[in-house]
Amino acid sequence: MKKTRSGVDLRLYLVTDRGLAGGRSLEEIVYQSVAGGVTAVQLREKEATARQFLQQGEALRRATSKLGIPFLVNDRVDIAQACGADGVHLGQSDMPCALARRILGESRIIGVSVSTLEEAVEAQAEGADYLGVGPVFATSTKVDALPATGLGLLEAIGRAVAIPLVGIGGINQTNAGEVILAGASGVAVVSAIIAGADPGKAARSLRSKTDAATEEVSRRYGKKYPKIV
Ligand code: TZP
Ligand code: MG
Repeated sequence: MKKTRSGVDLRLYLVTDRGLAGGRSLEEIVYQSVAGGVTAVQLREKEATARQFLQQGEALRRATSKLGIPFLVNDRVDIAQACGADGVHLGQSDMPCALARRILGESRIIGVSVSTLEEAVEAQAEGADYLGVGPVFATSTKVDALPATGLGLLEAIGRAVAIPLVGIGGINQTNAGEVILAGASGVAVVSAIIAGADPGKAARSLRSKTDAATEEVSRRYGKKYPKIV
């Protein structure tokens, strides 16, 4: 499998949710949203069997390869490996990052969900390539979501770790810019892209907000943004 870990752009990171797709295929949503500016895709399946998860993973792997977009799998290191994904995204109750790193090697991307400063520091020490921080705002997409962390946690984690941060949870076109201004290199979005009728248009609108905020960060702090995995 080709080395895919460098140069991964998480500026607008689509996380899938079959329940919000309203019968549309995830491939269709991926094609439309990438045309609108999505830069990375994560397959998140909470109810699928392993076989279904794998088949959907293979389909999205084909689609994202054609589009030249990085593809990650939520929760499952084995499914990520089996469908040739670029990486895996792990939560706090999934396989520990250090073990996933041993299995996947250095060429795969590992992202870890964190909702405290301690978790963030630990994930970086265990070899995570990026952190998903949240839920930044209240969300009804994740059934077991913790209370919203707000933007303060992103700012604190940004000061404590060197790897890129992606905000997640309740992010839409009205608040996406604030997430970037708080120190995230990107935003991970489910419902704001998938739940509407036009994923391409939703992605375009989000990108215009995050791109403007990214420029503002570079202007204010002279930093090179966004950080790339
Ligand atoms: N992890 C933390 S919040 C969340 C996940 C997977 C769901 C985010 O969904 P939405 O619709 O973008 O709020
Ligand atoms: Mg998980």
